[in-house]
Amino acid sequence: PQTIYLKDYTPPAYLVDSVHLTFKLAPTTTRVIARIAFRPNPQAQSREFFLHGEQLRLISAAIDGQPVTPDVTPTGLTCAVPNTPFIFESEVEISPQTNTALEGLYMSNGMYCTQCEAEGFRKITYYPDRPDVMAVFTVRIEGDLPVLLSNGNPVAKGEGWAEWHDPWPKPAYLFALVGGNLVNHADSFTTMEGRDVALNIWVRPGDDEHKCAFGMGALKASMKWDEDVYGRAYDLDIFNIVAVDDFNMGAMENKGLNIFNSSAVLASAETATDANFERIEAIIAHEYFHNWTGNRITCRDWFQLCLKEGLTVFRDQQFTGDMRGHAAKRIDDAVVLRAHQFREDGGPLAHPVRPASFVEINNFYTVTVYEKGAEIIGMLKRLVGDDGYKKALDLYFDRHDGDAATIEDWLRVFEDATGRDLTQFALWYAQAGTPRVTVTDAFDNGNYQLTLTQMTPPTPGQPEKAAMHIPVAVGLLDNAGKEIVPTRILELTEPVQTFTFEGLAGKPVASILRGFSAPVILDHTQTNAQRAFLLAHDTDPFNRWDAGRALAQDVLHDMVRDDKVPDAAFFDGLAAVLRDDRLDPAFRALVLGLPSQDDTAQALVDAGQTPDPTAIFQAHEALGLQIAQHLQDTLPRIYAQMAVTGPYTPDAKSAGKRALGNRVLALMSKIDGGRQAAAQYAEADNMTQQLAALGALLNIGKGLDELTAFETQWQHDRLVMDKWFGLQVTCAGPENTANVAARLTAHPAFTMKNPNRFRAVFGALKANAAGFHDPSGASYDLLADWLIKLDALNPQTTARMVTSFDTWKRYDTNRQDKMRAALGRIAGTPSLSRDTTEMVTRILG
Ligand code: BAL
Ligand code: ZN
Repeated sequence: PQTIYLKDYTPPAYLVDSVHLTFKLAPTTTRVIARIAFRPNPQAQSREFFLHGEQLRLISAAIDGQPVTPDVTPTGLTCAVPNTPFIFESEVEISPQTNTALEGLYMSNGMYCTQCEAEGFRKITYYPDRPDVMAVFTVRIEGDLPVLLSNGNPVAKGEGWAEWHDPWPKPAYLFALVGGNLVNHADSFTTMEGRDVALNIWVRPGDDEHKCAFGMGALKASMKWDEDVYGRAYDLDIFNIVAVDDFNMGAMENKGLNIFNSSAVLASAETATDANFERIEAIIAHEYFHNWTGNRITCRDWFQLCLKEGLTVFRDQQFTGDMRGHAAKRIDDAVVLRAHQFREDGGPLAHPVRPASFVEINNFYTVTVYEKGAEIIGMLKRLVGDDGYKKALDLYFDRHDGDAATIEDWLRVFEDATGRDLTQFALWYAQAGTPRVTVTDAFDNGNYQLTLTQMTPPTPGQPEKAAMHIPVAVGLLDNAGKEIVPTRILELTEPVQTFTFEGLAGKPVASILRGFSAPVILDHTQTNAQRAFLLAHDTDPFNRWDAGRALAQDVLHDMVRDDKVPDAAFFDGLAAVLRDDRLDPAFRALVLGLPSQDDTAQALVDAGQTPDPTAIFQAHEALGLQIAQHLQDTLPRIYAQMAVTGPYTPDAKSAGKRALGNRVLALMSKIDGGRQAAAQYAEADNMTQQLAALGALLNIGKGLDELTAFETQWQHDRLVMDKWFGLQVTCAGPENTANVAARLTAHPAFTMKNPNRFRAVFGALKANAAGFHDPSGASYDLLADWLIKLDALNPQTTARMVTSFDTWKRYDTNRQDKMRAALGRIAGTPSLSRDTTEMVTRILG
């Protein structure tokens, strides 16, 4: 397969002014008639006329009305064209019904829908399918279906047809079409500019109609928030969201017609958990925010993906913080970043936030591009301050509205708006790998010296790293726990740098990297007592939580390595937080959560050891039991206090109480034989309580009756059944995990054509670290078998899930050999997709 390089970018040879598309929908013989107005691009370096096109049957083509016979290859067509503006017309035939890759135009349960980002439009018609070609689209859809939707505003409709016009020039990846038997949950919003906007969430008639209200509320809150916080209003007369069952991603920001994985929009108290509600709110906001950061200002090329994704993730994180509390949100984001992005950055798949090359762009919709991309925006904001950030963003929208922009454009607005030189900061986009910042300190004569040393490890293709510009937020406490120096940002730009705090009465306790001010690994050797002190006193909620986290990690590390009995400071610190009624329950729930087994494995790798997932599992189980025993007098009281009365609402306060109550329930189950969990299951009137109780029971080897009852109760609901599939794999004991997963793949409701169902089983297989890495290798083999089958249908999801193997080099030779054999088997599959080939090749290194 061909590698594409950022350095090879050249402007498009031809620009498009307008596109008229006519779709004659039919399951295996859809006709697409395109009429495209081209003009030569004065900035172009070539005059070659090339249109992308894949899996299209060309019926006819014409230029300025004269039939032509283009040269057609499997990837596109070329043709002689005039030197002046001209009209290119084509008619092609495609087969949505047999499109199982879910890219381009496909069918999901009888509904036509599209997914064009990144390069799916070329499976719909011949077109310059690159984001720097922006055009005004007019679309006519003909089909015997009650609802026919496309981007922009509705123009006209009749029996079996509809016409749409999108006045905003857009790249082809934002094109969308939906046709089906759908019903709408309707509402409206008046923008700050006085535009009345019709809002719709479209679903299939039936159960789903009752699950749209929350998503609609989230949409309206997002529209208002973007006006209030960024001054950005919506710009069409209508905003449509459609829920689709078969979808590779969470959702897609097509202009005026967002298409959502049904799991990312549908929710009711009975069927969705608190976590589901929060995720839905965030994804609706994310896709809506793309209207300005992504659609109005898009990316020049796919190397700039982080331009729209990093910024839009940052915006949705701000939004969730405003809706639900910033402390818990920051902790949640750090947990995700460390668990997934640090893992990616430390392994064979490490790549810069703006990659320099790719084979298949779908493989770069990663936690690095998205979440580390968002961290970069957060750091910029910390460096230039809130006012500087606001000025820079206003300038970005003023200067680049309507553009296909680059990271250089983005950084330049910050430089121009604030006068800062961001040359070194720009390395965050180019250099892969997680920087490690090591802390040493000294106190002398009232002066406290903090020395920070930075080092970014080598990553594939980048053996040498330069020093980064890292904002390190620091505060100092005295020995009584009083804050003596409030948070300030230290700008670490050298490999080693010393910062001095003068005039202190005694040696302070430093709270470093407050608010997780940069996506780095902090090496700060502290005693258990110092960590316990910060857990008890730090005024920065993130660092308070993180002190507890580090303490837990050290305890687990010692248990795995030396079978050491946990330090009493750990249990005392935990108990103090748990009993402190002044603390937010959501925060207490987070402190009570142990690091994941994968986190422990990584901590052992960082300490130069080979992790044994079985031993880690046993240490986690043992520690969980000891925590339960130490806290047993307190747990029932807290559990009772956290009861939420009245009808279920997904607000942050109630969700925080349930989160703490359910953490406590999981601990209680370890010592009460599941009595309380069984009672909660029996009484639950919402999915959060029902699922938490079932999980607590399965984790102690009980709950089989409840599992059967759950299936009977929910067999009609796809999204709830995904939970049923996933939970059984997540909670299976290590030796049994592969068997449980294999048994579930034989269940009549298992299908690999639905990415959600496939991910429910195999995403959970990866998440169950000890089960996935059982030394028998049974899970590796099972996953490889299924990925080989899936690749023939859906390369994108296969390539995503093959990353389950990306930590293979961490482990002992037995596990390494078995993982390498599984990867080799996948790599050796005849006709393996470009997507999966690229990922397996990179993982094997
Ligand atoms: N643009 C792909 C889906 C998303 O990030 O919103
Ligand atoms: Zn996005």
